[in-house]
Amino acid sequence: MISKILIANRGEIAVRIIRAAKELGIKTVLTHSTVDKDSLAVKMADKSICIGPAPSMESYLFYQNILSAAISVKADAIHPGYGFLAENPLFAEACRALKIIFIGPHSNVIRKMGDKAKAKSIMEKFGVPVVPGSKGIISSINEAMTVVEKVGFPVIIKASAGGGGKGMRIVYDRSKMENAYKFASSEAQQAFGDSRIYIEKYISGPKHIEVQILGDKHGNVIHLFERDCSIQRRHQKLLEEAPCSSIDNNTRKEMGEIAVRAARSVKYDSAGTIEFLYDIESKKFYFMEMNTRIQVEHPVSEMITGVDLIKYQIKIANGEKLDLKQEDIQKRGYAIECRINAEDPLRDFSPSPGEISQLIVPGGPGIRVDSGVYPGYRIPPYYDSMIAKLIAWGSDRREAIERMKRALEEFYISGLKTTIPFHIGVLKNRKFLSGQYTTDFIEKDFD
Ligand code: MV4
Repeated sequence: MISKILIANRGEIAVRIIRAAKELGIKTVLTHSTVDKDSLAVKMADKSICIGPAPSMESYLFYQNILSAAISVKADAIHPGYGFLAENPLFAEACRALKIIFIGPHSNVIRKMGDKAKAKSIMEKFGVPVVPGSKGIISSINEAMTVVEKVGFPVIIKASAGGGGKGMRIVYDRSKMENAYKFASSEAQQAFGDSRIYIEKYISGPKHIEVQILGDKHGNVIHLFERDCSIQRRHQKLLEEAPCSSIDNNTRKEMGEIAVRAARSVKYDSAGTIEFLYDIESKKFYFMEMNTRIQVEHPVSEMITGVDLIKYQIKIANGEKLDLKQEDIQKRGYAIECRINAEDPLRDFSPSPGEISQLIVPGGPGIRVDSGVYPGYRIPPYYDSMIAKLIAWGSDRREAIERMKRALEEFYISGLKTTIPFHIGVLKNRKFLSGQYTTDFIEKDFD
């Protein structure tokens, strides 16, 4: 039985995990860096342990200290949140060796899905649609050319160790191929210490749609519908919504079933996400990657299904059987999440750290705020710039949008620049309102 969780993360997700643990009657211990000593999560956790300075040692990534802390407080489990240690199979294995429950999937799955070319091959073998391209890793320019001959230009070269957009290169014609191939592999080597690349047909102007799934250690897998995550800038998502308003119910059903099949094929045993590229014209969707962690945007799925994903993640890690069947998961209404970052949207989203001198947090019907800040809190410059997630639920998409607009206007954060004005702009944009926006929305449809 899990009775004490060590939380190896910071900010709003640490707060979110503390809340779930409290409701389950589980004690929490938070590890934190010196610059996070005044954080909201530190105040809320039952206990906190400082594990080192922020910038030089990358405290949260230096996992020996986290494991030592877990042993010394006798924690039964570690929740890694997202980022940091969530998708490091070595960390999950180290936890197991110490008989500490890693709150996430088995390390084997983390490793398999972390290798993006391998993940694609596994999915293809199990009948999950994938983007046409190379069968696994490409190891010479000749091999690359053979793939291009088969699928035609444009193609995209991706790092197998990458994901989330890092180390990708789009190629439009033959003459650029050799250079792009060399560039992509050396970039992958630099960024990930792994030069392996694979090639796919480039789908232009797709939607990024992802399906939330839950699997347990007894072979049960369900999906919790999809999220549209197409509003992003430089591979940073800014706004997400659930469900996707521009797919029909047949496509939705098929995508959900395929996502369940994908998760089953690797015996997935936690909360996870299957990412798809969706082509609006052909209505076809293709498996892209699987994320083996809880994601920033999980609240929109919680809001339309009423399922507390973090609680289930903990219960599953504890070995409990999923007490939900697919038929129990009904979607109700629409939810939108806006990421409120300490960034200046008028200055190319440059970071705007500093002290929050005054803070008025929105509320009222259908509004949820997941945040790690309070008035007088100083945003440290060392970590990512997200300071709050504002989530609005409505019985239809129109109501969710109107509530979000009203809540963004209620939100008052003084002392620094935030992405609030950007979001108000998005919510008034015609393309956004149509629901037909794609991943090139910010570049093409928004000013
Ligand atoms: C693609 C693609 C088009 N065709 N793959 C970006 C993140 C990484 N997970 C994969 N990405 C893409 N892969 C093929 N074959 C377009 C993107 C892409 C993208 C995907 C989702 C959300 C935003 C994006 C922005 C630019 C490119």
